[in-house]
Amino acid sequence: MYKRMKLGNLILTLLLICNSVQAQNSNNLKIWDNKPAKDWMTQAYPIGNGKLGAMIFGGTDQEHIQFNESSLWTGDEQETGAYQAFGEIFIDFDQKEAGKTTLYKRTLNLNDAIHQISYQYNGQEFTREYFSSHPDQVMIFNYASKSKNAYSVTIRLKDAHASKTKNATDGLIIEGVLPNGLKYASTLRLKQNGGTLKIDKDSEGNSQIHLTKANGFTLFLSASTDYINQRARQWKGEDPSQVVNRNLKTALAKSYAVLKNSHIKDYQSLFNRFALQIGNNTPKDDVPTVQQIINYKKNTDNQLETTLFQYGRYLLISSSRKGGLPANLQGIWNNSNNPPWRSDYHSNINIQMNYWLAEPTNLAESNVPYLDYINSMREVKKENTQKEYPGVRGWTVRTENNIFGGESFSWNTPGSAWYAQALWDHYSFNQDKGYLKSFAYPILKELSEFWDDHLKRRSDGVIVAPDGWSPEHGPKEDGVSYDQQIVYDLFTNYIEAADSLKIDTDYRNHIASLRDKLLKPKIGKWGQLQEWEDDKDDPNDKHRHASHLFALHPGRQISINKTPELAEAAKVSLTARGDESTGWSMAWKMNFWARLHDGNHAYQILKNFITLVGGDGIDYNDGGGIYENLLCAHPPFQIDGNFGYTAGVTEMLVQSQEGLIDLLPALPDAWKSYGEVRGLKARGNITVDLKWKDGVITDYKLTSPLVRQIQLKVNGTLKTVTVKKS
Ligand code: FUC
Repeated sequence: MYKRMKLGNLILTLLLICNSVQAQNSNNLKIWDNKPAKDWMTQAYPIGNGKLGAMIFGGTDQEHIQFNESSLWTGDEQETGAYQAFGEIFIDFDQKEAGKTTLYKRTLNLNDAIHQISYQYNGQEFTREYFSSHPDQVMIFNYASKSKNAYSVTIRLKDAHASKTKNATDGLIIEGVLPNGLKYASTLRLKQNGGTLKIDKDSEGNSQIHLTKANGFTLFLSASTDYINQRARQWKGEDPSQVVNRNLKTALAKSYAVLKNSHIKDYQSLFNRFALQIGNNTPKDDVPTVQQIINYKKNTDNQLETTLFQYGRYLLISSSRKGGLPANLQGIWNNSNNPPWRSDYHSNINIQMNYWLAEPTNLAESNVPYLDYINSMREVKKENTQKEYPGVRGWTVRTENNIFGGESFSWNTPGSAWYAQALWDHYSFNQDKGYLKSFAYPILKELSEFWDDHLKRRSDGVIVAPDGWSPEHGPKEDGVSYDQQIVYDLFTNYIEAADSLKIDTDYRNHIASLRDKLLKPKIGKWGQLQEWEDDKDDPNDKHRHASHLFALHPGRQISINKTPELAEAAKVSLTARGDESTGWSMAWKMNFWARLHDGNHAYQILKNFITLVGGDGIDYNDGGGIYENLLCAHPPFQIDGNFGYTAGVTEMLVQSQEGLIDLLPALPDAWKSYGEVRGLKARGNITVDLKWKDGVITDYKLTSPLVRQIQLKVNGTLKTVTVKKS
């Protein structure tokens, strides 16, 4: 379907000229600096293929590459443990006078997921390229020069645990076993372009490579563990050394150009599905990213806003790929064996926020690791839940979770019901009945059964969740809004799933009758949406969690269209909580304000989010923002805010949670002049392209594999339109 819009009586001549929405990702989606990184968290640049990740410092005296593999975890089904650092590569360059290095530039290019470095030393030109290939399951670091014999280097590989580095003829190897029995292995292989190779041991007995007078060289890094996401196999998969050797053998047989091309092709098949342009800002190639963030405080900058938006998509593609584990609190990037909050899967906002962007920004495949994770946890979680809540069917979770089902910290009773929203949304966005029937529905049903058994039927006929806790403050008591709203959401999703499949009518009706009797959202004495059943909210409470607003977002129980009084109360509560907070909390607030159709307030928070946070002397009570490398500062680094920011911008552009598609529901004044979106996904498997000018939608196109009529809100008017076949 393609439409030309009327503006009053005026038919815009413009529309006759541009009859399709063509937002292209500019080639300038990049983060860059003119000096190497000194600090891992705030300055190094991340690359990743979902499983293998690295943070690159890019030094010219010494290169430092810290790397990870997503399944290297301590802990087990009982202990939570923590996500671990894997290892580091150091490359010492013989040329050791940084002062003589000129024209240094390091760039993380979001358009092709390649990190490039270039500089000159003694009149010689040096270039490097780094990428983490999903199709080849190796990371590749290429060092080139136009000059002959330009590189004399020592290359070391270091285990983040205690293993010594061994060597093969042209490679370095680490192999080890964690205390929980998890085996891990990594090999670094070298392809040299000229020069001579020597391997010896350093003073600690670790093998190291000396490469002298090479024209260039390429490093291939593979890493793996024996983890598999199957409890039936005691979480034990293939031997990691076998995996590493096989991946390296295949990759080493290919040319650099072939490897690079297949990486780019694979990455762009996902990344290029969505394009966003706001205004016509020209990219600032001459201003390093850190300076762009500083300048932003004086003059907002649409290019930086859209780069940060696309960075969320870059990070999701780089940390969450089909077949792998979901992105944890730091995606896959972690340089500590005792990271903040274990770099785990937190179930009371964080893992959920990581995935809000996946479907609407057209990355459904990257949602799958989260869904698989939920599925893989079921059996252990059922056992753990039985111990806490004897006799119930189904299961739920505590707040901190690992990859073996182990968990700790407070029970987060509605946590699994919140997971269920992602299971339903994957269907809602993609309309795959096979997936719904065989994968999602059984889980939605067993989680509904958990609540069927766990809910308290009070003598007054009202049904409440017992002994809940609004994260992470306040009393433990019955009828906490966070619990009530998430159970309502689960039941709604379950009912719609049963209806879509036309199955289980009796149980569906039973759940519907429970949902009717659930304690519903209440408005308190200062007009606020109550966080607890009793009217005791403190108007000065600035807590980062605003869990009682779940019904507004990501839930769909409260909206300005259907429940205007409750939406107004949510607004009162949100206003009282304030705008500034931790990284993820600000990102959530962008989403809330977008759902309240207040684009200007969402934008105010977006602007606060684009605040430079320093890396040194971190005070955990500091407000959040972003670091020089655009990673979100909780602080410290926590990736949920990056993902939540992208989701928030998406909610400002298109919403589809209420059975209709609403175009530009929360466009801020600052974005009114001009913009284009291509490839945004709405529920119902509908792809939305649109263009606006002076706050008016001038073009739009809705396509779907299934031609049908839908409700569309465009320029304030609700109409019935037919989607075009894609
Ligand atoms: C929740 C939050 C914290 C932090 C942690 C990982 O507990 O309250 O702010 O994000 O998760």
